[in-house]
Amino acid sequence: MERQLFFSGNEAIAHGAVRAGAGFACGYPGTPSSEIVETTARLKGIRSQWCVNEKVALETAVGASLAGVRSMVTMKHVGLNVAADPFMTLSLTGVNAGLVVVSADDPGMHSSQNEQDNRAFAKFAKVPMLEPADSQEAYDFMAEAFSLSEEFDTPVLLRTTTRVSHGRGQVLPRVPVDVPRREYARDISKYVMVPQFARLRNRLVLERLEKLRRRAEQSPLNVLEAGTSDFGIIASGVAYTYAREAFPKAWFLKLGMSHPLPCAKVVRLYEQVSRVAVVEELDPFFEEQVRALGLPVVGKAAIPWDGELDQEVVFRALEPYLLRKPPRRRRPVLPPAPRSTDPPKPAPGLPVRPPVLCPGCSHRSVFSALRRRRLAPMGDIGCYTLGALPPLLAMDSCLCMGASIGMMAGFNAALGEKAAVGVIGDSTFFHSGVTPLIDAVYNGVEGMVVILDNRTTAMTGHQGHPGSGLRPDREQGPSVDIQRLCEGIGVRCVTVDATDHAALDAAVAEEAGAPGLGVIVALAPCVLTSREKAGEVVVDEDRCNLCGLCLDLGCPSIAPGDDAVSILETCTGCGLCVEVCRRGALSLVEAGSCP
Ligand SMILES: Cc1ncc(C[n+]2csc(CCOP(=O)(O)OP(=O)(O)O)c2C)c(N)n1
Repeated sequence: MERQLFFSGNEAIAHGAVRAGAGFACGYPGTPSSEIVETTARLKGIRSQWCVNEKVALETAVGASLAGVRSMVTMKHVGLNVAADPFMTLSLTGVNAGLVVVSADDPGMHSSQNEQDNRAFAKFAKVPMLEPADSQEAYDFMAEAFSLSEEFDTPVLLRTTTRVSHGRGQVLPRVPVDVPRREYARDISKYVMVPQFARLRNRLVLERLEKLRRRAEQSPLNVLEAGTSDFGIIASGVAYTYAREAFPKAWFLKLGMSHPLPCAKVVRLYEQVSRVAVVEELDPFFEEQVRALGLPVVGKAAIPWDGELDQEVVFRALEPYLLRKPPRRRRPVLPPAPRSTDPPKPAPGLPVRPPVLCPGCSHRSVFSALRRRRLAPMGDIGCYTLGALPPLLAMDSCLCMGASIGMMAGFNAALGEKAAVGVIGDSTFFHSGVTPLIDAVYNGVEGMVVILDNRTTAMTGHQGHPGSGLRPDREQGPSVDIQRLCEGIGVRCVTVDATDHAALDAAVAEEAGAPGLGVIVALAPCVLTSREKAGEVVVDEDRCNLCGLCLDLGCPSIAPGDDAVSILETCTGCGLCVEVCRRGALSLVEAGSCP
């Protein structure tokens, strides 16, 4: 006889993840989700960690997925609000190795501050959603979730509710899935979500949604179950179990892959029966979509919107409706495939002006130093995101504000080495970089973080932040010292003058080779707030052979000429081009000594 296990839904998810080849699991505790990571932590072959919050947990899991390891992140429903910023953009970037986001919802608020229906998040982010109804499905669906994630290049939302997560049932174990680690390949148009790439990825998301809809039509997880009555019921998750017990003779459309809705299967149910009801806890998620097809349906007119259902509630609510005279049939109207707008075209006659870092921007020196090391730079949002674009190509990812450090941590934790570096601006660090740094300390992650401290929120117009202490009325308040803050949480930290290129380079080299976790604060005020010229760069045309090393810095003040580069008037004299020139063709005449 085959060995049977007896698992709660959460235990089944954990075992199912390991069986599906997941090598990384993280999350933030919250009922009814907590036992998933507690269980993976007891299993072999998977690294498990608690993160400081759900946003950091998701970003960490993204880092592990990028490193090529199948990853799972778990949270309670309200946790997805906290993780919504990375979640929404992750839909655009997609994944490397499969990534499953488990949201455990709590209808009836057994231990929650609200009972939001997180199925809405699947629609909101345009990602596929799976809803197991019992422990066996919770176990089996994990393998399907990971393979959907990789096949469609998308995170997959696996949504449970308290009864599925905490209910226990028999589970038949299956043969483990053998998944080799995926190689990481830098791909800035996929992982760096600046507008020009995000617009392209958005079109792919719409195409993916249509492909997923077709998959949902064929998926064995969406089953049309024949009955002997003349009415049918559409349901998913534990609501299906209640409805099955309440109406054993009904036809059923049981949805295991519940987003996108398999509309043709819905229509097929209507062809078999004269009346259809939707049984769902909380919001009329399926009901509204069925109505949008132009089909009559009984749902929330009879069934409560709030709290948990049970077979008794479902039976009492639906009995009078299902025994009424059949409503008049209407022809269904299937939804059209999503269309996208054409990509914007530049106005004719106008020169194309791609965004660039300003001349003299200190972020450029950091990227120049990082480029020399074999590290994957996990980036963030700010002016410095431009460092991802040619010719610098010095940042591999940009997901959302504060994602860099968590992604770096997940990447390094999954590989067990210091393979990635986090690059983050000062304002972004205060926004949401402190928590993942605390997280990296707690989880003993090896890594390096460079904080680009230009003393301002440059990208959005030089607003103040806790580091500068400057308030909107230009009053000076107290300022928070980044180095002391880092040291206070137990991180090795040095502050380096970012205009001192040699010192910066040395600090990066030292930190890259050091064990453990370290932070470099690259400090230099934004050039737009301190417009003084440090000097003039002079070109020796006889020595310049147009090798391109200085042009590779992407500085708009350096222009290629016929025989040599020329320096434009906008040059601030930062001297980085002088540093990189190997032929001594560029020299800096300091401001004081200018004629
Ligand atoms: C959640 C969120 N809030 C606000 C923004 C707008 N925003 C983008 S980058 C940024 C801060 C950039 O400042 P900093 O990190 O100091 O980098 P800098 O531009 O100065 O180089 C802000 C506020 C955003 N993209 N996402």
